[in-house]
Amino acid sequence: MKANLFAEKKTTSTTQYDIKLELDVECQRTIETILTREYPESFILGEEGDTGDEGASHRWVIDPIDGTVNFTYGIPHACVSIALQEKGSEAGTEAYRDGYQTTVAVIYDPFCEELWTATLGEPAALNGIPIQVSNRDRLEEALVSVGFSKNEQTLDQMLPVVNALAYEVRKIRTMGAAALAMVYVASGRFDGYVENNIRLWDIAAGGLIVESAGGVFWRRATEDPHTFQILASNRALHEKLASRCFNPDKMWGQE
Ligand code: LIP
Repeated sequence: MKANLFAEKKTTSTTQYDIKLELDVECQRTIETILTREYPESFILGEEGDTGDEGASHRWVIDPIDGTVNFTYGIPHACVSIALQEKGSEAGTEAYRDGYQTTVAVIYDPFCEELWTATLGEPAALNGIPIQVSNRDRLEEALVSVGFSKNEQTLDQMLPVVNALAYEVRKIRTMGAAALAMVYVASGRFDGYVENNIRLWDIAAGGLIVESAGGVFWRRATEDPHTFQILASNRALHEKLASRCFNPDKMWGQE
């Protein structure tokens, strides 16, 4: 990824609010080759397709390049996100609606050389050093990241969120990489991250890392497969942020 930041990019699809690259596919195939060699019995669910037995007890959830539009435009804010999920009822983290829960998470930003990791039941770490969410409990001191996903419906849902929050928080940030926004919450850089219509591969690893850093990772499945509304927070501000994001009079949806 890093070596290709300024290389010519070959797209596989382009819409008004999204871009897909050949490199997304190439990167996922490289990851798949390693994982299927080392863990032949597991299933791989990735942004660029699925591989293996869907009924497997374990699955890898992969976003080979999270922040693809940034990367396409030569903006060094993107990462690779890989989560291991198990079917079952492991204590410690809430399972997704399909019964899987994340037990291992890795997110790597090659541009800042920052590697976030988490294993269920253990503290999250950045480059091997334990991390924690912030303890800011006043909205006026908060940095909150918002994502707009890929379509007009989500813009219609998220712009009122931005409009309400912008007057109350210190700053709004829209960075274009969900996984990095999640680990920025886990590292105390952001105090919250909210997005609608976000995909499982964008959030699975970051969700465990946020929880393993003391934060809250709220999510609600939508009617589309592997698609969620999410609010990740530092815990101290969760209720204040949730009331502004999920207030049926102002924002999307109902709690
Ligand atoms: C991106 C997410 C971002 C979202 C974009 C896109 P991708 O993932 O990280 O938060 O707003 O629509 O889904 O496509 O770059 O892997």
